[in-house]
Amino acid sequence: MITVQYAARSDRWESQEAPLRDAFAAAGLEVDLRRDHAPETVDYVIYAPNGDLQDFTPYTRCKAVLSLWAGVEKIANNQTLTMPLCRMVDPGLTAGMVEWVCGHVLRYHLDIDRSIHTQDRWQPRVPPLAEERPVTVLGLGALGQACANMLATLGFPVTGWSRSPKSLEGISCRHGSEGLQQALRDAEIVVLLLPDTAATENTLNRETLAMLPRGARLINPGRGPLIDDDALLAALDSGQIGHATLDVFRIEPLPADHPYWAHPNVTVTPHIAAETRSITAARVIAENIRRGEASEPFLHQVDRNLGY
Ligand code: NDP
Ligand code: OXD
Repeated sequence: MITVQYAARSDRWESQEAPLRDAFAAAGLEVDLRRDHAPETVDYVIYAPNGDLQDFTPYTRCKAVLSLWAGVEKIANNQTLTMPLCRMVDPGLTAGMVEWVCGHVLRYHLDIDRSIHTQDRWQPRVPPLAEERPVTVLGLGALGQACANMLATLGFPVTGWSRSPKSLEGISCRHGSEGLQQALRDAEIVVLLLPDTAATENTLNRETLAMLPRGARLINPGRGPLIDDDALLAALDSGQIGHATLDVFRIEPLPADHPYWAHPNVTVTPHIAAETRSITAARVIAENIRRGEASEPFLHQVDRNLGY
């Protein structure tokens, strides 16, 4: 019997327990899934950063910690974590992110706000075609690639930026610090899908925001620290950035007195761009436990040195 501790928030247990049990059964795994195993008896921990578990020291025989979240910045530097850490790459979460990103890109591209706010006038203004609107996606991982591919399918000329070099059909790929300027200089819409690491903090700052064409729009479903907030507010006020849609923040919930709430050129969404979906995510967890038991390499293992 494999012992699995569910250490994510207890209010998610209700929606996740049955899908996990089904996925374990479908994978042929005999699992004792509980929330109250003695730590020293646990083979795998299912983790979420908003749960209570912080100290992994008592989990002496644990073979892996399996995160239900894609972003692992709250656990990647945890010194008590000595076992492999796997992040979530879930087809359901990815589909949600693609829908959310494409929806917000199309809001900007089609100037949907103008239609909503000019209901009293007949003032035709035809938007350009997608092929005339360069979009850049910062981060070409599981989520960035899926969004870049869908945006390219819609017709946008898409540039992507990553740490290591990539070659992706239909996407102009740039990498490294020298590639960032090339990725930004023509971008009318920028989507941030980078992880929060020491190397990505303030990727968009005063200097890099100034590389964008005037009036560029930003969409950040990545993490708050990717953007220097003061630099963004200054760029919004000067018109260098035309509008920003922000889903993630350095402090969440976003404090009531934060200037983003009241800024006329900012849309705040409350960290809802994409959520782990119970059924598809349970299959990923089960597959990783199957791999662990078969001594096969885990899927989506975090590189603790890189922090993602
Ligand atoms: P991945 O780890 O699959 O991809 C990360 C991408 O970022 C990779 O392309 C990586 O480059 C690139 N990258 C990392 N560091 C750097 C750097 N220093 N310079 C340039 N590029 C860099 O992550 P996912 O796509 O799965 O997720 C991205 C982020 O989305 C998550 O970390 C999380 O913060 C956020 N997220 C937000 C959600 C929401 O609801 N708002 C939901 C889920 C995730 P390379 O390919 O070379 O390694
Ligand atoms: C995640 C998130 O990282 O929801 O999964 O932000």
